Amino acid sequence: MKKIIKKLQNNENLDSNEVLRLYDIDIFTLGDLAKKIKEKKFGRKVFFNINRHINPSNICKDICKFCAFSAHRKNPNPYTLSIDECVKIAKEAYKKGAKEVHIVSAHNPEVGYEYYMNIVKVIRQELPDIHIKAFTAAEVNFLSELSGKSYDEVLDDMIESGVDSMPGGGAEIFDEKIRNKICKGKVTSQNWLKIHELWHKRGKKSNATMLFGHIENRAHRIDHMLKLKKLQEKTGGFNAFIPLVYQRKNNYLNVKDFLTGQEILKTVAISRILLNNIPHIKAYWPTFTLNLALVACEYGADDIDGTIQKESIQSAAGASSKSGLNMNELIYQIKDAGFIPVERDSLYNEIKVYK
Ligand code: V47
Repeated sequence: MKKIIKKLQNNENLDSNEVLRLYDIDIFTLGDLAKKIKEKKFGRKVFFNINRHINPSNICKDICKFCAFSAHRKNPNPYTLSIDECVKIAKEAYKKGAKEVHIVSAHNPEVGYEYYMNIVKVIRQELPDIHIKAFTAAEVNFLSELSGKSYDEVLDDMIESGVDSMPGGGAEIFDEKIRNKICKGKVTSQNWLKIHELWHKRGKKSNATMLFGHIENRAHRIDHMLKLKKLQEKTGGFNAFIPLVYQRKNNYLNVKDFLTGQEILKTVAISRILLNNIPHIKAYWPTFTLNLALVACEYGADDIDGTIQKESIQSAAGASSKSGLNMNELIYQIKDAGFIPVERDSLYNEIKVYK
């Protein structure tokens, strides 16, 4: 173990066996190593943004076992927002200061390909300055299947409609055996990575998530991170890695044991250590809780996402993020935890530093 720690302190690469032993290092040593990397990049800064999530529909052709958002027996409230409703939400959010709309929908075959593109087109027409972060690689795969268009064509349509960047959802866990058990039929891990590669080739940025704390093990998480690291070496297009803590209510996965705070923090620290080529590690507060997200900022994370205003995916599964967070509260909490709150835009340009 001492040899691994020494290598990390000297910024040397670990071999594949050593990488698998990272979780065996104690939490304080891991935290210290990760914190040094974070502080070298960003000092005591913690980033947030003022954003609005829009989830246009919860009707889904896929049946991911971890999902409590899509309309099914445990959540029998199907809805589909009209394009006008989506635009109204975006306009109201913009008036309240949102600089980004984060649009993620279920995979609804009833509304058609144009519905998805038109949501973006009309928001872009009405709000030329807002950053539109839209459609996960899982949605791109679904839209490609729905329309018969190639991934390239779907991505070009997204850009033409006004999408600025892609969110990191749909990655879940890349191991195909686990994927088969938790989200069979959804985009494969290979195609998830391919779609992001094609997006990056267009000079565009995206994020990458990892859903953990369900039926995967530590080796699956490491494998997931290493696959992202490899693609990042090729494209440099990922802005942030976002480890999403699995929320266990109202879904069909039936996981009894919730992750300990220690395991979550170790995972954050390991991601900061391994993914030294991805600029930001986001401790997404809805799945961490705000308290643990701020502790995670001592373990390598530098971003906690934003005000969100309305959150439907994780809150359906038990997270307490349904109505988002007030900006002043967010700033107060970041400061009270001993950090410097920095409002950022969607591409991590600093907008305001709250000293
Ligand atoms: O891919 C679904 C996850 C993701 C559960 O790019 C769950 O900035 C926990 O991608 N427990 C969608 N997570 C959300 C997403 C995202 C969120 C925040 C920021 C960004 C970004 C992207 O939500 C899905 C899935 O992995 N999810 N169900 C659950 N029970």
